[in-house]
Amino acid sequence: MKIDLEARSQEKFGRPLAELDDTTICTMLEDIVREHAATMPLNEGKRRLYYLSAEFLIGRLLTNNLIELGVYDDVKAQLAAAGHDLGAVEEREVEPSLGNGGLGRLAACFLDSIATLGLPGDGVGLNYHYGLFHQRFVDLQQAAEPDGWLDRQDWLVKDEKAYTVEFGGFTVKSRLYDIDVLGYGRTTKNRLRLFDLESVDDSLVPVNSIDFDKGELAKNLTLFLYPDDSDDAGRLLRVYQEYFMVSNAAQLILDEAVERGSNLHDLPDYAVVQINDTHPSMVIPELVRLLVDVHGFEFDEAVSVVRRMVAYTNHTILAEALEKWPLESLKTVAPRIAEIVVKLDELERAENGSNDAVAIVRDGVVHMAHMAIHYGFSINGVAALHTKILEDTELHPFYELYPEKFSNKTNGITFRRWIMDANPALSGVLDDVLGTDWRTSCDLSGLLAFKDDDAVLARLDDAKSEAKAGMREFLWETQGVRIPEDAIIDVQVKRIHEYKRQQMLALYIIWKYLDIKNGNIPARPLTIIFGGKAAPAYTIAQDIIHLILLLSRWIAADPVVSPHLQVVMIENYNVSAAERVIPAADISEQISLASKEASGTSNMKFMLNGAVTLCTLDGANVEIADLVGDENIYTFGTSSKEVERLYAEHAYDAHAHYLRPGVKLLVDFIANPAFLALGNAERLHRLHDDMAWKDWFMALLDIEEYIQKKEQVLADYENRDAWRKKSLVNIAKAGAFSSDRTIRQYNEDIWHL
Ligand code: Z15
Repeated sequence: MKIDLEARSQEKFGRPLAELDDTTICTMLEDIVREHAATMPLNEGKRRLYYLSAEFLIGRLLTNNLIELGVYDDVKAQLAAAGHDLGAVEEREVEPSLGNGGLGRLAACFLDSIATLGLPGDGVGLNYHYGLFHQRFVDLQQAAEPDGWLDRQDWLVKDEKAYTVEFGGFTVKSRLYDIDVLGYGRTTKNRLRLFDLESVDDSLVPVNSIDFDKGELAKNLTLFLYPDDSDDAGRLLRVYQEYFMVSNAAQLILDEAVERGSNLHDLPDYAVVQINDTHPSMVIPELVRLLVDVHGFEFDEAVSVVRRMVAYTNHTILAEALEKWPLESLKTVAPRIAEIVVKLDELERAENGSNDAVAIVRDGVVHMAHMAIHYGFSINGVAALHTKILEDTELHPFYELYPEKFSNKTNGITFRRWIMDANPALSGVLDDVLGTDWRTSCDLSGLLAFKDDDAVLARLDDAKSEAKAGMREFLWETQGVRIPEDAIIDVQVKRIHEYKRQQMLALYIIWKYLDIKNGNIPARPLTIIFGGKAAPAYTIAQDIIHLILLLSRWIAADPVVSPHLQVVMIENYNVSAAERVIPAADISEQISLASKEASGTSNMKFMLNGAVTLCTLDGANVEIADLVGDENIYTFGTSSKEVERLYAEHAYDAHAHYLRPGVKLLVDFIANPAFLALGNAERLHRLHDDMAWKDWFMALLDIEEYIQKKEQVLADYENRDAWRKKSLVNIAKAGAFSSDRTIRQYNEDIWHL
């Protein structure tokens, strides 16, 4: 692809490139990429993958697409010659935030890898008019503002496909929009296909709890993304959204299969559907419905076709995230789907001897995951430990029924975005040391040979400094905070959730604050950076944000402590912020209660960018620890087995742990009189009491070992030479977590494209 920006500028605006502003240049570049992508052919293949997901957290696309097309450096140079900075231009793009967190970002990384491997596979989801809310901090608390991204976006292309979706009592017309998905160095493409209503009433402000009447509902199905992560809002509107998504998806799948020559009886030869968590699981009864009601299949044959084409990924063991809909809700939303679900339940009971433990419908409640496991041909977890827990405990009765359906697919991250795009300094060093093959192979193991090479270690260190400088600039410009140049950067960025235990890091901060007050002055400044949004309805998570913001302000105002300890909570943490912060980190905080984080994916991004992990043996941390070896990671905390035992036997006594003197001091600090005066007393009391009496995710069980480990990490950081080696080993081993690897495994074991 050849780009001549000067010519384009003259042609479009009758002005030289030098005179355009950054926003105009940004749109111009987006137009160029979009127009070029439109001419690229689709990846072909008889069998096509449909990756169904309620969320695709794609982030900004311009830089990514310029890299995929191999024109990034050229564009940068042309802009520089005209006095422009591509970095500043990139900042003008609005980020499509069509996801909450890990699950949505995983889907985006997967699309990138599917396209890069040249596999025929599209993402299918919803075109939310308001993405995840924009987070602001007001009075040391989270405020949520609508994120109306649509009127400023430049990537969506209207597709000619449009369908009708019938709900109980009303019918809507849909409209499909596509975003082209390019692969690295590829001349063919895939698409992200986002369904929308033909017309949406944007005048309504998105809120989480509108009791729409049917008329309003029909106009607002795609108005907003539910702001819940690893949690289930349990709202009727969500069921409407899900059915709208899967009905459109199912119609699209049948349509395209027929276009490619299917007679529908052979549909599994033409299409495979991966359902990302249970949110799209109603695609199962919907496909059955279409085959029976529209295409005249017998029920049994329809079921047998669907059984061979749907696969399910489980992303959590948290009970509150496993969708269970009242059958009455399904009857209201889509009566025919409710009917089919009941038939699927009866069929399953007949086949498996009516075991309530694995039933689809039980006490008037539909268990979506159960339906996906019975009627899908594959179920996978997202990290080795997570899959083991599914097989051994959470889904054990299903594992006994269908051991052959179960497999593990450890998550991965796309190297295009998370190193090539986010960390050009480190990428450049790797090019010089290893050659550029790693950019396609994602194999960085060659780096191990340089473990004792001073020059290479120094260059990696320089790259880290450059990334830190970029982050400091970003935090200054967007958050108005200054970070000491020599500070250790310690980062926990992810959704705010009790099981992820941001509150435990807050307790460490309190401990460190008191320790410095006691005269123990650290060798160098420590900057602890948080970022993350909390679901607006999740009260304790809001309280945790409040505590962090309060600590941040309190410490900044303390002349004794502030030169040594700094707490930063990034406002509106999103994909773009992640790209600035992760490359700069020294320490990666992955401190969830063992067994609760299915995989985690930021852990992989930090490792790839040379951070050393401080973690519990949870999710994919276990695999990171196995790869890098004991001397290159810091692990602590109660094991997942022991945690499971404590829950099973109701044996965790939070209050007993609270009463230990060293612990009580820290927890009580949350509600000290100065804090109560400065902050929101209700929030602080609630958080204090929750930790002192409930502590459902056992922060007080692990806090002392955590403090010890952290102090050891900080001491070890001072042995600069040893630390650089740890960092190098982490980068060298990160190839295992390329999402290209993950997607190859999905394809070899499940999709067979
Ligand atoms: C979500 O982001 C995840 C799981 C869920 O069930 C929902 Cl609803 C949202 C996350 C997991 O918490 C995280 O551990 C995992 O890495 C990610 O999905 C991708 O698999």
